[in-house]
Amino acid sequence: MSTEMNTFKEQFDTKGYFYVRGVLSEEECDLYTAAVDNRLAIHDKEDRFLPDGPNLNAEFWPLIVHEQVIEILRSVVGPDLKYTLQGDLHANHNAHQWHRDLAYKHSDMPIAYDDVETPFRVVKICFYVDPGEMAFAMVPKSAHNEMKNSKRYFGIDTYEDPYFSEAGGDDLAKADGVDPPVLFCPRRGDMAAFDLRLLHAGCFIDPDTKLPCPAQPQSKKTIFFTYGADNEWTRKVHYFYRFFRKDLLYSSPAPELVALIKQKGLLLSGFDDPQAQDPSWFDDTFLVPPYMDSNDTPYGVIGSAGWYEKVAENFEQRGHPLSAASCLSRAHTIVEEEMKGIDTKLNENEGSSAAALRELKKKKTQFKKQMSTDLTKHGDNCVKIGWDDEARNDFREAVRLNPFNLKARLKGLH
Ligand SMILES: O=C(O)CCC(=O)C(=O)O
Repeated sequence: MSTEMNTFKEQFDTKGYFYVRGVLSEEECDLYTAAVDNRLAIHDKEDRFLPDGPNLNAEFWPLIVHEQVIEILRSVVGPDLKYTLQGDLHANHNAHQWHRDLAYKHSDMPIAYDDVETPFRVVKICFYVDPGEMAFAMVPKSAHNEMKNSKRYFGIDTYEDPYFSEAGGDDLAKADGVDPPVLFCPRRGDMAAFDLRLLHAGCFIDPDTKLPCPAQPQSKKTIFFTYGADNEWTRKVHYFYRFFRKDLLYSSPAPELVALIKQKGLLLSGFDDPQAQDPSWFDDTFLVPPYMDSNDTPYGVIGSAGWYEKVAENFEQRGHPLSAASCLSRAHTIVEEEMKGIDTKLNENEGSSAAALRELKKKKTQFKKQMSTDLTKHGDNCVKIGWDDEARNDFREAVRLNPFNLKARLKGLH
């Protein structure tokens, strides 16, 4: 193993992440930027993402089996590296609140953080085909740490995080048993790799302060994939995305893709096991957006309004307006809750931060209006496409969750 590979492995084992500069050429970046734009119908600066996107479109398959990357990942995870089939395309997307991609439902600890018999060795990679002035923020060691104070992180915006913005951030981190957050500032063609349980976020970096600050990405294009050792945890991650995360709409992979990953030695054993489709274990164990209720927080970010809005778009793109309506309604409820919190803060008249809060409130109000319009549109679609029982229930649920004027539309259902 080369010294460089040793460093990647050591960094991953101790801190939970590593990054590789210049793993893609300029030509590859051009090619994949155009492919993301094309697949996500990006004409300007739209914020979109598409789970399963790289699997569904063969032009991304060379990235899944990229030789140099696979060699690096094998050196880090082990020779039994497999592709989980989790993959997604992001355009101008910026998940700027701290979150884990896999979290345990019943406590703050990261899933399987202490399983030594079957170690959790699952790594997610991100190709920056266009970084668009964005950075990737990570909390080193958070993948292995029970994080008793995780409420300080989950759902906390990197822009407001005292770890970045206040003197003494180092001490805060030390008290939590992690290292202070780090910012990786990618260049075109770079790759970030991180343990699926690591606290992380995407964020814009203020060129003057060099700290995260709010801004909408202008050109960012990223492509994500997840790999893992050929063991039970990796299988669970695979099943989780393929069979359990209904909101992400993963489909069974094309036989040609299965043949390719098999040929490259990346096909997970037990990959097609129908037994694994039973969702109860997943439901009981993992924290996921559609099954989350407010008591399950502090993982608030996972169920953020923006997330539901994106998921709704995803459903819409694939011709599921009813599920889209349900997601939008959930997004609306979350916005309402957030707005109540903002009102409370405004009432408390928090001095200089009041202006910022007011600005936020304005933004949320606009968002709410937009959501109302969207939901009405989805409601109309529902009526247009006709109803089956599942669709009726879905829409009923959307209406139950949502206070918009959709009740009138329900009349047609009885
Ligand atoms: O917005 C980003 O760059 C990070 C995306 C991310 O954290 C995720 O997809 O889990």
